[in-house]
Amino acid sequence: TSKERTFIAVKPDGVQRNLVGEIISRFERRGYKLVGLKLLVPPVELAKEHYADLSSKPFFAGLVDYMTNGRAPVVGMVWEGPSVIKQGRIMLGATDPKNSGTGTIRGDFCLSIGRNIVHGSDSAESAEKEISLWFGGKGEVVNWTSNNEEWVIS
Ligand code: DAT
Ligand code: MG
Repeated sequence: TSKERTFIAVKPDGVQRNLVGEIISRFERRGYKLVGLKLLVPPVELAKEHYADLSSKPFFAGLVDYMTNGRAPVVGMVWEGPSVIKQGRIMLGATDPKNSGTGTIRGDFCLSIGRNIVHGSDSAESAEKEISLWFGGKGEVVNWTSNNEEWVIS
């Protein structure tokens, strides 16, 4: 549906490398609607819950430290629009940038799986979980009508 939502985050390396505007711009230009936005150093417990399905992996501790150590913050976003979960993943590119196509965010801006600059929900279930985890407070996700909508969605 056109009200589908996904959680997209610019990771600390993406913030440090000044790619926040570039990443927001790609979703804006595509026609998706920004309905949630925040800058934060995530608490360790939030990062652990966010990546809970990877908790047994050897890289888990390093992944949580990279996300939470405060050398740069994370920009968390909620984007809304048709097929935004699947299309967001396509716009990001493959998890490992050496397999990410040119034209994708990871394929254009990074080289290493451990510094792949951006996160996107991989399914309806993870989008729902991640949006409530990162934007659980009242009013943190904003319902609004874009005046462009009839020129973007039909
Ligand atoms: P994605 O971020 O594309 O959803 P994922 O959920 O499998 O990928 O993994 C989450 C993040 O964990 C990924 O963006 C980077 C890190 N990661 C995954 N596999 C890794 C590996 N083999 N070595 C180091 N970091 C890894
Ligand atoms: Mg994932």
